[in-house]
Amino acid sequence: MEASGSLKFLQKTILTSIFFGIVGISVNQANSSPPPITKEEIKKASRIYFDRCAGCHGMLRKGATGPALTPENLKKKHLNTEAIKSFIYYGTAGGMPDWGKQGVLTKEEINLLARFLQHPPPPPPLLTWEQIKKSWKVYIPVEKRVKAPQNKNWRNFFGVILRDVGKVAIVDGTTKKLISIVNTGFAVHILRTSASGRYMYSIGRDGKATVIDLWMKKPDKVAEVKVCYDARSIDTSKYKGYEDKYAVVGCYWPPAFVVLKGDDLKPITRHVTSDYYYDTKDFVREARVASIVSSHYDPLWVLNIKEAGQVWLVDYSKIDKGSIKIDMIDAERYLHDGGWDLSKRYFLVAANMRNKIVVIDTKEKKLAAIVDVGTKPHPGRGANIDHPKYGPLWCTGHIGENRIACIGTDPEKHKKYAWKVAKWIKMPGVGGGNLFIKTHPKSKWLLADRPLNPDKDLQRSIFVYDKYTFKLVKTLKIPKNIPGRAVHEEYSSDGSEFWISVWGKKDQPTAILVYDDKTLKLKKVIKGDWVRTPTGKFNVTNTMEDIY
Ligand code: DHE
Repeated sequence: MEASGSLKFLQKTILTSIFFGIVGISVNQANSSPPPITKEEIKKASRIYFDRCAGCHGMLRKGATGPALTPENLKKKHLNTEAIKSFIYYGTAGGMPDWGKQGVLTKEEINLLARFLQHPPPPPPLLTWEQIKKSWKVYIPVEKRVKAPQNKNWRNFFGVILRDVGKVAIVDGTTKKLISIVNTGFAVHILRTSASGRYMYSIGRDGKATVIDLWMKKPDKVAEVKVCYDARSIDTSKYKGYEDKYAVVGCYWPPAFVVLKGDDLKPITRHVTSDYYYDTKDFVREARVASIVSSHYDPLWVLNIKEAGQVWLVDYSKIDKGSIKIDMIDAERYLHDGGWDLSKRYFLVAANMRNKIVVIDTKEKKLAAIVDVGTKPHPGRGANIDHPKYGPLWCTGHIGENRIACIGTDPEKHKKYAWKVAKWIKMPGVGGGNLFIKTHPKSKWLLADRPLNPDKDLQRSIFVYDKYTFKLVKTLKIPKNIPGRAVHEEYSSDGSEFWISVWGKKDQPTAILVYDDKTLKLKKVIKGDWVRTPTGKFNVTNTMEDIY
């Protein structure tokens, strides 16, 4: 949620007044004492806040991707119940979703949230190690698992997140047939694979990690554990000698990272990430773990400590001996998502409230650069291009504006372009709303979605750019009869096709669109009653080898 200029704000308040049938609300009438709310209502509002708001504004409401929502901050900005309702209903151009307009939250829920936010946040619970251990379940012990892959196409399987139904679909990328549906828990966020590709891991917003064995005839979960109340990231040990050995979960709440045994998720250790802001040196309790990547060249995880603005390089080689070494690198706030450059030496991550991309040199274990980009960069894992003029480029889109920034990543042979935006790509239409971009080494294209743009037409489009000339080649549109927004692109393992999710509401099935990469023609619409709220898709080979 973002405070905008007073005119925009007034327009919104008037619009809200019309929507809620309320007349005569004035900005200056911000409440001096918070509006009444019952204990029951606080319970209900806490749940809604957790599901829809905590990701951006924080459990303690101190702000991160979105501004602080403490009662003091709202008062300081003269935001009363009606004004808050307006923000929640209409969203903002800065990237806050229009929860009311989209029909995700009802008028009553918005009213409840607006009142709730004017009261101090209830203290979020902590999770004991004992509770974590108790939640650990092994469905198929390692020694009882199959000894060889039961499907010949398994390296081209796609894990598809069915977000709002708490499931992951495993689809054969070669035949496009649904292989299995796995119950994984609440609002799965991402999937990652082990170094061998055999195991696929999911992490849910409820902090539950699940491991799926892709070698089974019908892949299913073989173990699960709940390591936090809220989480967004998981990765595995990919360095030689440690393949499939560990998994690591990045928690939003309680702020921590938790190391698990790779094949059965047995909890091994946990480290709190509450820390000091890298710049002010003030304590920040809610310093959450955002993205994680795993090095292919060292026994190293790169953890991004969102609020603190620090990148932690965690050496996992001595975990068995009860020791963990962490290099903490001061970077920028607030760290969110990112990915490897083409060489996989440099890791690039968005500091989304400061409009920067942070570059970490994982070989030298130091900050390599901080690059100015556009408003609210959101790379996903980014897109890597080997360009004849600029050399290797890593690109990011933006939530807050309609440009893609491609940064040079070769400080040796292409020094002139290194660690600066070598090429800006303008996207059509007004506003940003891009969440994910993607390419594949075998493809000529750079793909970009716009699901957060307020324009319905842009929400349903995928923009295809020539990755060498940077020209817009085609705009792909979701077929009219399929409701929802186009989100997240993923390639097949040979790069010959790419898949797009149509993200709708959970009460109505949508589809996954499969495009031929050469002709850009829609070659298959994957449909079925099971295709509900598909979001991220993860091809086994591309995820295992970090190809994007
Ligand atoms: Fe994500 C990646 C956090 C909203 C779909 N998202 C990530 C990562 C983080 C993150 C930290 C990087 C993980 C990694 O690489 O280790 N996402 C958050 C939020 O905090 C936020 C803004 C709000 C929230 O409450 O969760 C948020 N994300 C969304 C969505 O609304 C999306 C579109 C649908 C959903 O699941 O809610 C969404 N996020 C994704 C996907 C990825 C992701 C598909 C992985 C991209 C990839 O290609 O790897």
